[in-house]
Amino acid sequence: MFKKSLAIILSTVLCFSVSGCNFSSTKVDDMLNAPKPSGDLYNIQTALEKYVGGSVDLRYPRSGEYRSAFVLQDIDNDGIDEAFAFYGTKNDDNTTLMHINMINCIEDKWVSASDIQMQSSGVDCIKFCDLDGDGIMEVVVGWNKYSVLGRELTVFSINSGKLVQRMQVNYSVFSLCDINSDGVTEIVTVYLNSVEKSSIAKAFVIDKSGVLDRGSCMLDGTVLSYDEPTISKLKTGQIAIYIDATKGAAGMITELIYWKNDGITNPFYDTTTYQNITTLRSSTTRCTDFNGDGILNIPFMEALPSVASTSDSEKAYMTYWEECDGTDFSKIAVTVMNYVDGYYFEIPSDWVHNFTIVRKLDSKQRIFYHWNQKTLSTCEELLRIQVFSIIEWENSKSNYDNYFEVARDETNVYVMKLGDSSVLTLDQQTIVNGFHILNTSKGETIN
Ligand SMILES: [Ca+2]
Ligand SMILES: [Ca+2]
Ligand SMILES: [Ca+2]
Ligand SMILES: [Ca+2]
Repeated sequence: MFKKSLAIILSTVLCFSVSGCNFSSTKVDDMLNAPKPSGDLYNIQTALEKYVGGSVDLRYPRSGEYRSAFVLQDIDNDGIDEAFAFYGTKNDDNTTLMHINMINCIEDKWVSASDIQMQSSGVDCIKFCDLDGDGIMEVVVGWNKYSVLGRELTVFSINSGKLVQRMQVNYSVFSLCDINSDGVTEIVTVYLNSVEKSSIAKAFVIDKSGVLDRGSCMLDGTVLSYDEPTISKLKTGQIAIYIDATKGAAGMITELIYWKNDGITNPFYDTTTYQNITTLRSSTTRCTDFNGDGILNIPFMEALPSVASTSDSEKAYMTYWEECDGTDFSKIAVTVMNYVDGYYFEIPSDWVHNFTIVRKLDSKQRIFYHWNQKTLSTCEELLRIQVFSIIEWENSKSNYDNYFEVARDETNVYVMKLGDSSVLTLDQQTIVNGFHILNTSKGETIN
């Protein structure tokens, strides 16, 4: 149930052949860790060294699907992969110049066909997509720059066997998606200018005549960094891009970009404060497809009531998982998330605003209490949830009267004990159904 809708698939099946150009994989991970490439990869590297005229300072993309120094992709769909390599050379002032080199297989021999030099300190990512509809994929490369102000995205087409640059634009993160559902893929960039504290999303398309502007919208410019954008949908089914962004001590926001009228829009940009207040939360909880329906859900946090002396860092939160139709939100679920111990509990509707929890971090225990809104104090205990290692539980469970096991994984046992409250009571099965182990490797730190 709790899973990212669009996980990046990094696993790759490698298929090494001993000679010729019948390399059948399109991605090769961890090439730099290999002591010596064999087969096609050896021949590709040899072709590149021949072009460079000596040993080559190979670089590889730091993010995205393709992470190797040699990226293989059949961009013209003729059954034979083209190889793309990144390497660095030194400028006169000893700074690094980056190169992308295309190595083609012609009559069973790998030969460098094209080389483009960039003012860049390294490669962020490479993606392939036919953007101008001619049946041949464009090569989209994100370059890191020496400047702190973002990166540079370049789009190359292949013309007469050579890489030809089609566009160049600053970006912090970008997506390739058909955001207006017209059958043509847009390039959607987000560029954060952290000096001017402004951030702008722009959409472009490329056709035979060149680059066409498809509009822009402002985002919150006070963020520190962006997560990779996730292409998902609004509640209406319309395609939308979700981008979680860190705001430092203030927490986190989710930016949402979708097509409206004749351009892209961000519904959360407040034109008074120039910020995204709507989705601001005081934790690092990311948006996720909470109910697995292909529509990303945005978390909203609400502090649980506590006695007045509780400091901010000790506060416990309730998380509302919401879906957005572009304007309004609707609630999917209310939970207490425990990312540290790896589970969440769905809050029954009549508990909302009538309960609080006390956290016992050392014993990995959460105690749910009925909260009296008149006296602003905790009343009877409703439930406790505790996590043990399997060994710990097997050795000590005789000491835990009335506790029962609700779930276990390879290392832990999750147990519960129902409270003695006479209000807000639920049967054991309903309580158990609300408990879920978190299936996520993300390191969120809320409690
Ligand atoms: Ca090909
Ligand atoms: Ca094309
Ligand atoms: Ca489109
Ligand atoms: Ca969903």
